[in-house]
Amino acid sequence: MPVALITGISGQTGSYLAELLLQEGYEVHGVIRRSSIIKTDRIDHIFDKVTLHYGDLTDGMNLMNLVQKVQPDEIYNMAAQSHVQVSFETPEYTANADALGTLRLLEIIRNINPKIKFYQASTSELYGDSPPQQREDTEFRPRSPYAAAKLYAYWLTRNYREAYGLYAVNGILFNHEGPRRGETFVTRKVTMWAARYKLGLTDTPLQIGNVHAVRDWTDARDMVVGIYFMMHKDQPDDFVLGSAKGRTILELIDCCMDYIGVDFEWKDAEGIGVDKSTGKVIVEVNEKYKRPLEVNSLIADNTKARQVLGWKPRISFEQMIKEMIDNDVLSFSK
Ligand code: NDP
Ligand code: GDR
Repeated sequence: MPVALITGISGQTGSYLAELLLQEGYEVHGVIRRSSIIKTDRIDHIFDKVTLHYGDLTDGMNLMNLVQKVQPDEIYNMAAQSHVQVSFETPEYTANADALGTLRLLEIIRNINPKIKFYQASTSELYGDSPPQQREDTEFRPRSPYAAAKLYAYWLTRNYREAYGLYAVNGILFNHEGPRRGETFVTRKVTMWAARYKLGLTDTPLQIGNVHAVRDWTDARDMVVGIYFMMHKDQPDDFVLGSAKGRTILELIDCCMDYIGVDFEWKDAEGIGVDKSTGKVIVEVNEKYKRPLEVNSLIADNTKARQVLGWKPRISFEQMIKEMIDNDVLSFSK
């Protein structure tokens, strides 16, 4: 039975990956952080099927002990301080976890067992202001401490592959979402507001930042299949995963309003939106959600993944958003 160690197993994508690896017959181990309240909601349903270990990407000794104890065949480095805006406020911590954390794992693999395969959760944020569509050889022009830290991790993963012959791959993943998405990312923030509005639980307008940014949103459950494919090729390589469709935040909000049946219109291009049935403003811009630097447009060119991995997303954007809203409606109705 192959053994996998997943950092970030309690996160959105790590939790779906754990499910997939269990289905594929793996023994799954995961790293969780100690916190004052238990934060394992996303993996509670598989709690008795996985083995959890306390750890932290900033603690090299701990990671070394874990790898020695678990003796994994594969390590999936899903853990990160993953919020772009937060990285402007915590740049040093973000670099420590996201950049040096990856270095620690690669050094441990090199020293303990270079046969351990390594997956690095790289990101479309690496492209920054390089114009879309972005593919594997598009120039990286990162525009946040998060993206800069992930760029270091991306290159180290390639360097360790080339220098020491490790099976180490970068999945350059565009935005991925779903019912387990963190509540401060824009899709989930909007679906949660939409669910509350539909149930009559809020009078407060949705507060939003830059509504003109374009993102390529894919379902996280489709993404973990692509990650699995990347780890099971003859040769290690880097791949872009994304749906190849870009949408603005305005379009995301339109889609949510449409699904909850609100007769909605934009009053101005900056993001003031009105419920026509009441005349009330229900979407407004709040400067605090704007970033010191914005990444304007990220749209994947997924040709290589389609051709080499045979991967393509199966869940549509609309389907995913509906499921997210349904899930939020259900949880607020309890
Ligand atoms: P989440 O923010 O949902 O999950 C991050 C996970 O990392 C959580 O389990 C978190 O633990 C853990 N973590 C954070 N800091 C540390 C640390 N110092 N030591 C150990 N664990 C830590 O992210 P996603 O699941 O959405 O993303 C997974 C990975 O993919 C991340 O690396 C992210 O940067 C990257 N990525 C994500 C994309 C997306 O759109 N979702 C797109 C491209 C890349 P805790 O629960 O304790 O906070
Ligand atoms: P992103 O995701 O920064 O792309 O990083 P996020 O959902 O935070 O932002 C997407 C875009 O929406 C704009 N935006 C807002 N964002 C948030 N969070 N809250 C708001 O109120 C809001 N209003 C507008 C943002 O400015 C941005 O343009 C995600 C993370 O999962 C990263 O870890 C990952 O690497 C990238 O996706 C690919």
